Amino acid sequence: MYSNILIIGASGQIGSELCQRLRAEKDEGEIVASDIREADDEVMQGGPFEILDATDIDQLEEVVYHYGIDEIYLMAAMLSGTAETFPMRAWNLNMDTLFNVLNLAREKKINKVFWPSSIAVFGPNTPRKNTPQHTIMDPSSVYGISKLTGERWCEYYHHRYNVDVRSIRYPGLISYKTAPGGGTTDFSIELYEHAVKRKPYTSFIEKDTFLPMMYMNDAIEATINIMRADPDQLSVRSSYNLGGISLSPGSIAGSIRAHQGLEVNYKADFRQKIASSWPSSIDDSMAYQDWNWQHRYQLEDITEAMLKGFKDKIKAD
Ligand code: AKB
Repeated sequence: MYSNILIIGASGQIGSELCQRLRAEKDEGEIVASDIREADDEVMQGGPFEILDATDIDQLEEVVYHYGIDEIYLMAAMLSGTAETFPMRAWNLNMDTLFNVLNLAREKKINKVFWPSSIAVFGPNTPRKNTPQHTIMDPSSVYGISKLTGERWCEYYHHRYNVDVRSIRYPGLISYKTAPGGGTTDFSIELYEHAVKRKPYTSFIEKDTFLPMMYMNDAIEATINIMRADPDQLSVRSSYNLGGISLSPGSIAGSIRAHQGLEVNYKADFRQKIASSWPSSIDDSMAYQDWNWQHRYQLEDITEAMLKGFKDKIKAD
């Protein structure tokens, strides 16, 4: 059955690619893109686009009614770095949008919700290597606190009100099409961009700090797969661990240097503390067991795709 889908945050790093992918597939009904700001031409011209502040329930309900929306992908959030600068704004944005969407589902105005969590839900006392699905969670960043709180509410709404909400703990996502902005894992993307522009790069994360990372194509695949999974298969209604591969600024730089030169300097800033409190690798066997998840892209594939992607993008600009 075809569903009409609303993507909130369609101008952002994940939302923009998710929107284009869903529209290209034509397996769904109308794919409505929305954001508080304008998006790239491809997103704005490829189908319906609405300027929407999803913290405003009236605006959100109007769009849902207008397009007969069945499913919402809530991709708007303030990321870890920016959230440390604007703690209350981050909390309000990340929580208000989630409650608005969960309440629409509770009132049966929509049928299904996707909400992104993050490796930021873990903290300094979490086992760093191969972090299990269920473990100590003591996030020390504002963003991580909002994501862990959101997970608890998702599970609560599922058990108490039978809301069909599905979620993934994204690792750091690597992509070239739309810049992320304000994340602790943004260094991975900046390394590739500087390499292609032949500029030296100063990394705000230390050379050997390893973090779980994933290429965007894998993340989009996972997002669509979990939304299409049989609801009875999903034993986790807080959020699934998703691993990808473990990368550091030094390992990414090394992989780039196999293709071309790159000068990297290291000057850690406040984001180092956040990165040091996150896992270095993740056990995502529950996602594999429940909905057959396996990532495809390894570091070499990512490096090739990123260098080519940025080169083409720079040529086109
Ligand atoms: C960030 O760095 O804040 C995000 C994330 C890991 O959720 N990329």
